[in-house]
Amino acid sequence: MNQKQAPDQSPDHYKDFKSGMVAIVGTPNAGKSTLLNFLLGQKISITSKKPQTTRNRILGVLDRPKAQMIFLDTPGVHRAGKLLNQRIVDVALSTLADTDLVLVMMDAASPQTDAESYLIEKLKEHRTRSILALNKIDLVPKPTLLAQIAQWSQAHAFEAVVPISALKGTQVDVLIDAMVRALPNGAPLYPPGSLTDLTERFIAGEMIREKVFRLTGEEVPYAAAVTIDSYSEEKQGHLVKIHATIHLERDSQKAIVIGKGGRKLKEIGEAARLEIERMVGCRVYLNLFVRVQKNWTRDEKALQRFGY
Ligand SMILES: Nc1nc2c(ncn2[C@@H]2O[C@H](COP(=O)(O)OP(=O)(O)OP(=O)(O)O)[C@@H](O)[C@H]2O)c(=O)[nH]1
Ligand SMILES: [Mg+2]
Repeated sequence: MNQKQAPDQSPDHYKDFKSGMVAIVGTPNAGKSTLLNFLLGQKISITSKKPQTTRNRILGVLDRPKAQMIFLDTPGVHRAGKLLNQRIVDVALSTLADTDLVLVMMDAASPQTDAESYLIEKLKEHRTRSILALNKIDLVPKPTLLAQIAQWSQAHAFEAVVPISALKGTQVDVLIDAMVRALPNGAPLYPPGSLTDLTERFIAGEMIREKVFRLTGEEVPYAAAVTIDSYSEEKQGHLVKIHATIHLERDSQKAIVIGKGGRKLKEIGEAARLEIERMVGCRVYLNLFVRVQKNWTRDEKALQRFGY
């Protein structure tokens, strides 16, 4: 060991340092993924106007001078019916038990009552410390907001209740301070600058799924899964070549995703390609296939194959 490294490894070095896992859990469409992307200053989690966009646990690391927060963005919690939905709600609920802090997020602009009560019910089953972020305050009149703060402060023993706008970044610094205060002392769990444990290959698949979510309507986004069939760097890292498949449940959905003369698929592919190019920082060749796997959202084996 050389002398330069010694101070970093002394027991005192991280004496005042805070670190821990923060699960972002909330109602569908509350703005959880938008907040994670804002916190990281980079898009790693897909977002859309439609509820139930996020399906997996998305990990993001935020480094501060005196703290490291490992965020877990999770799917929206609601009383789920079919197998796919139960599975993705379980992804969120399973994070409640083994994190240091739960950041509960609610949409202050359109409270859903049932989903919020269900969430509070689940929260009470665990003893994990929690902070409430009431999001989308850019859309809410102040008296309505104050009433909600009072209501939720009474419903659960939150460490703090912070009104924010994840989209505009309003009061996010206040929220970060509240989270740091609630975290335990300890050394960083990830090497500083880690950002995420996700691969670019996985995020690319999600970006394709986001475009399906944003560019098609009705039940189609909920019947879609994306797999990356091949992902390769070529031309000394100046080109990424991707073959991916959009899986749907029915022929009628396949027809919608392809569109007249293939126009919709082209639109999805171009939007996804631009987004992936921003992430990887080079040119991307994206080839999309569309196939039908009947009733995959109810099929255990298919769910596994698609990563759920
Ligand atoms: N006006 C406004 N819109 C917001 C804000 N935060 C998020 N949104 C929008 O709300 C929608 C949902 O955001 P997401 O981040 O996908 O929500 P989510 O909680 O991750 O949703 P699920 O993954 O489906 O549970 C998107 O259209 C966002 O742009 C906000 O502070 N203000
Ligand atoms: Mg989300």
